[in-house]
This record gives sequence, C-alpha cells and structure tokens, in this order.
Amino acid sequence: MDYNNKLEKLALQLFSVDAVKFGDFITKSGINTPVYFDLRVIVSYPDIMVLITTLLYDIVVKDAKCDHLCGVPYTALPIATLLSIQAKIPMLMRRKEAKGYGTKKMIEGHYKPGQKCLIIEDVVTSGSSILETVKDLHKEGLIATEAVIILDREQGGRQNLEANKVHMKSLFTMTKFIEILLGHGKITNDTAVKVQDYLKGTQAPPTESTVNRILLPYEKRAELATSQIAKRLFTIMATKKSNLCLSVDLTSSTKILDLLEKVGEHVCLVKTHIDIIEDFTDVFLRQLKQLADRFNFLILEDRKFADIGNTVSLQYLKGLYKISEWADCVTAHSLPGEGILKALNGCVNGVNRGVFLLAEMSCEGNLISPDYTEASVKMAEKYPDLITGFVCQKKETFSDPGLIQLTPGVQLESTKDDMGQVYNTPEKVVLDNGADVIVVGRGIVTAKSPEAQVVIYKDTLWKCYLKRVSGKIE
Ligand code: 5BU
Repeated sequence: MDYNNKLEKLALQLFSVDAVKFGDFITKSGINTPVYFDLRVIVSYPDIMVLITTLLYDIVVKDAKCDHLCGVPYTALPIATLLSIQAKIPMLMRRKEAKGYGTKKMIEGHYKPGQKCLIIEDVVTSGSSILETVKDLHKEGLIATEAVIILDREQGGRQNLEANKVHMKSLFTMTKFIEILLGHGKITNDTAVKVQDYLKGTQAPPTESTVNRILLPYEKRAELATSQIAKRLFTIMATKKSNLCLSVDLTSSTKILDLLEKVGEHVCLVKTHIDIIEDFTDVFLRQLKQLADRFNFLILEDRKFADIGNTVSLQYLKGLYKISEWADCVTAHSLPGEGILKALNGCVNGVNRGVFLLAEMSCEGNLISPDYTEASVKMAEKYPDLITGFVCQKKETFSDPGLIQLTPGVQLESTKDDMGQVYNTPEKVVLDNGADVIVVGRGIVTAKSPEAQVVIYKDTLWKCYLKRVSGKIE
C-alpha cells in the first residue's frame, strides 16, 4: 500500500472509532468548535497504533538525525514508545508535573546537554503543548528543533512553532483530513465548509519564545543562526574555545599588527576603529586580513554607522577605508531607522557580511531608553540574513538563539574610566547578563604583558561560559 493509501486508511479508521467527531462542541478553552479530535482512544486499537507508527516512521523518524525521541504527554507517549522501539532511538519521558520528592527533574531518561531530541505529538492547535515540552528539554540543555505530529489543525500552531525555531511535519493538515472524509462520503459538503470557515475565524494567538539561548552551547547556536557571519563566529568560538573579542584601540598600524601576532590565537573576533589609525595604508589591511586567516578570527569594524541609508552606503563601500571590502561585520545605530539596514547589505561582491545593531551602550548617562532597545530588536527582525547580533548589556534584550550578544565594558574588576565607561566583571556579564562575545580593550591592550593578560581573560571568560551552559546557575 502506498503512502497516500495508508493516509486515507488512517483517516477513515480514526473517523470510525470516533477519534474525530463533527457537531457542536466546546473546547478546553471554552470556544465552540464544529470538529473535535480525541486521539486518546487510539490506545484501544492496536491496528491504528501500528499504522500511525509506520507512517510517522516513514515520513520523518527513519531519516531523523536525533539522539532521542520525546512524546508530548499523554496521548503521544505510547506512540513515541512504539517509534523508539521501531527506530531504535532512545526515548525521553517528560513529566507533566514535577515530582514532589527527590529531584525536581521534568525529563526522565539518560541524556547529555547538547543532544538532539525529536518531539512526537498527536494534534497541534496553538503549538503550546509542544512548546512546553521544548522548554523543559531546553532547561536540560537539550536541542529540540523538530517535531512530528499526526494532525495540524491549521490554527496558527505551525507559525508559533516556527517562531520558536521548531520545525513541524504532520501526517495530515485539517484540510487534507476533511478532503479525505468528504471524498469517501463520510461527511457532507456543508460540514466541510463549516469546518473550513471555523478554522479561518479561530486562529490561536502567537506564543512567547521559549528557546533559552543562555543555556545552549555555541556550536548548537551555530546551527540555529540565519546570518552566515553569526554561524561562522559561533563556530570559531566553539573551535578556539574563546568568546573573547579584542578591541585593538591603538593608533599605530604596526603596533596593532605586532599585538595581533602575539594574541591572535586566543581571540574569536578583533574589533577595530579604523579611523583612529594615524599611519593607515592598504598594506595594513592586507596584513590584518592575513592575520585573521592565519589565526582564524573575524574582523568587526566598530564604525557605529548612524546616518541616512544613502550616506551610510557610501561610508561603507567607498572613501579611504572601503570598510565593506575587509570587515566581516560592522556596528550600526538603529537611530536612523530601517534605511541603515538597507544600506548595509548582507552580501557584498558575493561575500557574506554582518551587522551588530546597537541596542544598548555600556557608558553611564547614555540616552538609550528601554523602548529604544525594544524597537531596535524589532527592527532587526526583518533582516535575518544581515543581523549577526546586538551590542547590548542585558540577557533580556533579545531571545533568538541564532543571534549573538556582543558586550563591551568588561575588565577583571568592576570599575569606571574617567570618561563615563563602566566596567563589569567577566562573571557578571557572562553569567548574569547573557554576554556571548565579550569585548575587552584597555584591559588587555594597556597591560604590561598583553600576551599574558589575553590568556587570563580568555580562560576566565570561557570558564564562565562553561558554567553557564552547564545550567548550574539558574
Ligand atoms: P575598553 O578599552 O575595554 O573600554 O574598550 C571598549 C571598546 O568597546 C571601545 O572600542 C568602545 O568604542 C567600544 N564600545 C564600548 O565600550 N561601549 C559600548 O557601548 C559600545 C562600544 Br556600543
């Protein structure tokens, strides 16, 4: 029997055992509905269980690249069990409520942080049940980006899941299900129209994002990144075991190159202010690029663009510095609005480029308000290929795990300079404030031995990151 025949057979069987009913019903949330699914009854029908398992196995599970399966409690639990046995993929079990004694664990089974888990569910309306399971898996450091379900009611669940980076595959959409029943004369045309009208008029509201970027390891976040520069940077961080960005705020090109010779192997990103260099030449840029290739770091020009799109485009592509030709990414203010993001194209001459958008600043008395920060994050949403992350100070600023929090204003002790810069410690910025890439300038550059100091910063920051992803701080 081919796939479509099996699907038809399943739809008809579900109808015959009253797993789907048509009439006037009231849902859990008190809304009237002309169609009602109750797949809990299928445990009484082994043939239906086998058919569902076969179909889910064929369309997703057999090719799934995952370490575990996890059913959303309760209806999907027996289905997940059967799939786990058929596919020989270990299962995890999510509790609905935490135990009242012993460990407060919500996920039962053996697993390691960073492993991938495929979610199994019966029916999706808003997607919130899957997202609750995803949230508990994330708390344990597990990755859950794929779900396979029996029926999509087409009421906004798919969109809610996508917004939370969960991709869903279903055996049936409600449309397809109705089509099959109608085709076999099980329901009337009137009923089919009623159901379609109801679906159109009753869409679930969008749900909050549940992915906890703070607990995910960098290599997993590389997989979730849309911006190619963010992907590369996360990968470099994981490979070099460094989340340190060195801000080379020196005015002599030879001093910058000498410094990078000594410290390049320890950093993931080098941040420049190209316009402070007094002996700037094109040769310097070539040498800088060679060092970036040799030591595997990216270059961020901290230009903080802030003009109208047309001017920014000229400042980016032209002039003495031709920033777009050598900087993998740049910083930009959101103040002028979207025009600035249109000017900073994510691909210049076939090469990927990125932008860190300023959502907050480290200096005291800056005029950025919470509303401005929120609007900056919102503005970035429309430019997923371009936006590498945000320059910001707080973990609540954004939630997308594919984006990078770049945090400046860091030294080993919390102090201030005499022009308003405020320094926080590595522990504070990584563990409390959610920094992913940490910018250190004078803390290293003006040290007696930058080559010794860079190692201290790198090791301290990396230890904080490891502690953070171990989940022991929340
Ligand atoms: P410092 O020497 O670690 O204070 O250097 C910090 C660098 O980060 C410096 O180049 C600043 O221009 C940059 N910076 C910052 O300090 N604070 C901010 O909010 C932003 C950038 Br945005």
